[in-house]
Amino acid sequence: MKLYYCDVLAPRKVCAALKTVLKLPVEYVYVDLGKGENRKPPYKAINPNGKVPTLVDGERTITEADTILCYLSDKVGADLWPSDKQRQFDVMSWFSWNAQHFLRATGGLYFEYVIKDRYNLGPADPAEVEQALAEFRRCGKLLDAHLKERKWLVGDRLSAADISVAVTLPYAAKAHMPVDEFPAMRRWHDQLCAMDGWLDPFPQR
Ligand SMILES: N[C@@H](CCC(=O)N[C@@H](CS)C(=O)NCC(=O)O)C(=O)O
Repeated sequence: MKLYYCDVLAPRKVCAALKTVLKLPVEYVYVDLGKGENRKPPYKAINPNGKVPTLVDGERTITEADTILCYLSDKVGADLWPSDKQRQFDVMSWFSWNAQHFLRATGGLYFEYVIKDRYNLGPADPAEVEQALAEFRRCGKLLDAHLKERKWLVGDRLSAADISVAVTLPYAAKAHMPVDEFPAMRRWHDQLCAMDGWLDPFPQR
């Protein structure tokens, strides 16, 4: 299996799942976004959307990080993608909530403070930051209320939902995310940080 990745957010979900839980032998292929390799024909032949990550498993090509998480979990019979349907629906709800709401906030702050700095794109835009912070706090209340009585997002076990929703939180300090205002979110992310590989998910290059 080949995983086309770069050391940025969406591939981080897959790399973190592989390093913390799945531990599958995967050939990592670095796609240099800074050089635009993801927009060149050889990569677009694999992923026409021109985004990372992409997983190639024999004849099968899978795009979208959340789907790759489920595919790999299913492949080894791990519980990141739960076997029972009710929990699957819950995982899918969190994927969708993250993509449509929480990631807009966390991804916005990550872009303004981490990506702009990394690729010399200028300073953070105060208006974008303000909007992202307001959305972070709105989503943070919901997440914190959900996690107050639970160890993990779905059922009583770690799932792909936790990995997907929490993927930006290792950047919380640099991206000025007010995680400390939400004690249950903080505790939940501390549980992930205690897992080997969560804070250091990318392969050596
Ligand atoms: N929905 C996709 C999003 C993938 C995505 O946006 N990847 C970003 C990196 S986090 C990317 O490839 N950016 C390169 C570009 O837009 O040129 C997924 O979850 O896999």
